[in-house]
Amino acid sequence: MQRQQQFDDHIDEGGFVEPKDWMPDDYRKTLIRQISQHAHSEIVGMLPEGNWVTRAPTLKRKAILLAKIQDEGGHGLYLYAAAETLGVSRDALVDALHSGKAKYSSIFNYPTLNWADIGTIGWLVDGAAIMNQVPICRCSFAPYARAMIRVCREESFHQRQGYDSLLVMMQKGTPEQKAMVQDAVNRWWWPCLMMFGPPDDQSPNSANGMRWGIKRVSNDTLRQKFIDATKQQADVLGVTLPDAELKWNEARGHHDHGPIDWAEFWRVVGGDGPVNRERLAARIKAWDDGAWVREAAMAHARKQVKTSEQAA
Ligand code: FAQ
Repeated sequence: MQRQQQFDDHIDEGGFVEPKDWMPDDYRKTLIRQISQHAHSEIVGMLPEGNWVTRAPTLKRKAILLAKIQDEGGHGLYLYAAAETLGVSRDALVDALHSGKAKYSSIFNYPTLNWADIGTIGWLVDGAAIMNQVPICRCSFAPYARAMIRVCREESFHQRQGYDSLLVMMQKGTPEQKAMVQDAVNRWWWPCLMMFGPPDDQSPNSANGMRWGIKRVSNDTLRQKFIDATKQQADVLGVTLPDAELKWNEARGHHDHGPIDWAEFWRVVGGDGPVNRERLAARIKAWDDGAWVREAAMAHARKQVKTSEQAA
């Protein structure tokens, strides 16, 4: 009871929690859930972009895309490592993803149909990810907060490269290329708004997340900030966001927007989105195909230990 009180006071004072500090079980569970889901999203998020590496239109775009995908892999690794400090094994986390028990971001259950989808993922998906992740740099659990600082810097490059690639298509492209950009934006806009999670009054984890300083800003507030920032970028780009009700509301100081299809969101989160099955199957295949790499790395590590023991 006293420990709980000390923990609550520490959180109220804006303190950080390190892995070896005492923490309530529910705090630990919530963090394992959120951090591991976040890690899974980074790793699964590599797949739709990976589909386009061989079809990038120029060497420059291919090099940028490869670097971005590699960064996402790195983000997954920092996050799995942060989750492991809470006492869960990497194998258990990976099993939960592959068995369908653990979630990953709904956004990665939509297909990438043309090259403009790759720019749009950078602009909108990474843009939404940054908006959500900047407040997590102040998360009360220190290893998660520390990981987010580097992740946000890299995501910021990802967002810019996506926007730049779309800007080139819109300013120098053919009418067909401009139409591809508009088509990609039309398909990704609403799913990106869903990335922030359900509305605040339907978000079961928000109360504890906010109480414990894991979440610093609510789902709806972040979604609104993303809409306000992105509308201006869309105007510069010369694309129309696919929402006839999107307009500036002087009194609120924000854009009003049309209704979000939450039934679609829950369907996708429940496993029945456009490409949920293909994504998970591709992820499991990548894991199985990589078994020899993990075995070789372990054999090498064992050999290193043996050699250093013999030398000692
Ligand atoms: N998709 O009570 P809440 C990226 C679930 S990284 C799927 O509001 P919470 C980088 C939620 O888990 C993108 N499921 O939950 C990249 C919960 O279910 P549960 C990932 C969702 O945790 C870019 C239930 O609904 N970012 O994109 C989603 O308080 C490009 C009720 O929801 C993060 O994970 C969703 N969109 O708030 C990579 C950031 N939304 O677990 C490659 C960290 C909600 O009780 C290419 N996470 N659910 O069974 C968070 O900030 C939070 O976990 C939220 C959800 C805001 C996502």
